[in-house]
Amino acid sequence: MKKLKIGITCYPSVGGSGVIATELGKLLAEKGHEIHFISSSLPFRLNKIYSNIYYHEVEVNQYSVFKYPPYDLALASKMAEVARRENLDVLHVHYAIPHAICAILAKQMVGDHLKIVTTLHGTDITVLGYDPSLTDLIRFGIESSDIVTAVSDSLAQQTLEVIEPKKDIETVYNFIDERVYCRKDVSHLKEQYGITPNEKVVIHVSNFRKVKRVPDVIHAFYEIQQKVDSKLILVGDGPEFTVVCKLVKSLGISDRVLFLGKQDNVEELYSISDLKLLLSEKESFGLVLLEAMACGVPSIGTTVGGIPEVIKHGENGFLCEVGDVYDIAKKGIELLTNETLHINMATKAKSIVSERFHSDKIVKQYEALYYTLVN
Ligand code: GMT
Repeated sequence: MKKLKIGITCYPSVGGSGVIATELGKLLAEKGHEIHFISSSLPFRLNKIYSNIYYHEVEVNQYSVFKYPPYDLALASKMAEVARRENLDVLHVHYAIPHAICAILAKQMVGDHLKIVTTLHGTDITVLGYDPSLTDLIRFGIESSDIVTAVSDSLAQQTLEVIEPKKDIETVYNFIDERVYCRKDVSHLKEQYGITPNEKVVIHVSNFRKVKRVPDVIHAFYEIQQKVDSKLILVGDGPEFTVVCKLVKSLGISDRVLFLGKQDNVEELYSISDLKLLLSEKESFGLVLLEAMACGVPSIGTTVGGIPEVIKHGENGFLCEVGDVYDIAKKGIELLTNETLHINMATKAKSIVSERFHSDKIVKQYEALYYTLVN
């Protein structure tokens, strides 16, 4: 099969969609494809040199006539420039708004041979899709793409219901790099964080947006720590951070909660953890669940979006209703106190990652989609 030249556009800053786009680019490059990232800054996971990965920065000039700098036009123009010069086969864009729209413009400039694959990650449907001023534009972006994927069946279904595009949407799940996400021997970290060997560790990782319901994590942990000697590790930062800090203080559990802020090498933190909580009210997949599972950490998640496609209730964790902190705590206590149950769920968590979400399988799925467009 001919090796492909693929342009990838994503939001390059911290976030699951940027992670997936970048990891996909890296794994495709390892398979011999030529990858061109086109974005506003270097994707944060692009932390190693690959001879067949290129980065093209989109620069926006400020002119006094523009009230807002025209980033979308600069991106479309850069996509067209790179596609023409490098003879790209495919532009794989992550998010319909604005990336698919920019790619469509670039395709009009370059010609029909440039194919567009759009991956929907969530926010463009679960938030923007409900903004009537954008629905038609999102539908146009989806219908004008050559192939559209969504990161869960739930998101694909929701897109069809909310946006009503005349287009098939294929589910391609999130994945992780198994070489990075696996349980590491870092028991010294527990000591360094002042966690005693007997204490159980509960972990939550997010961008602290309201939609993640971090206060529910705190309330559930408050109940858990009354029954189980434990600590809560909070990783990430975002709009709700201050609210959460105040809540922890007011509940009198400051000595049991570690606020670590943004961290790299999260696999090391998962490796000292016993339970992961993801209690969002909207979540199209929940990449952080996969990361935890790959490190042998069972999870409790809410019954929303794509989470039930990742957590199989009673197998690799538990599902609870959004906001039902007492049920979440009850299940958490059960998991942390029943050693056999914990071992079984931890083992199942790892096997589900390698059976259903293995990077080889997911990258092949994307490759197969590209090859249906390019021959
Ligand atoms: O969860 C976020 O707030 C970040 C967001 C993003 O755009 O990076 O994550 C979305 O895409 C991830 C990768 O596909 C998914 O794993 C997350 O579930 C999804 N977030 C939401 O749907 C809220």
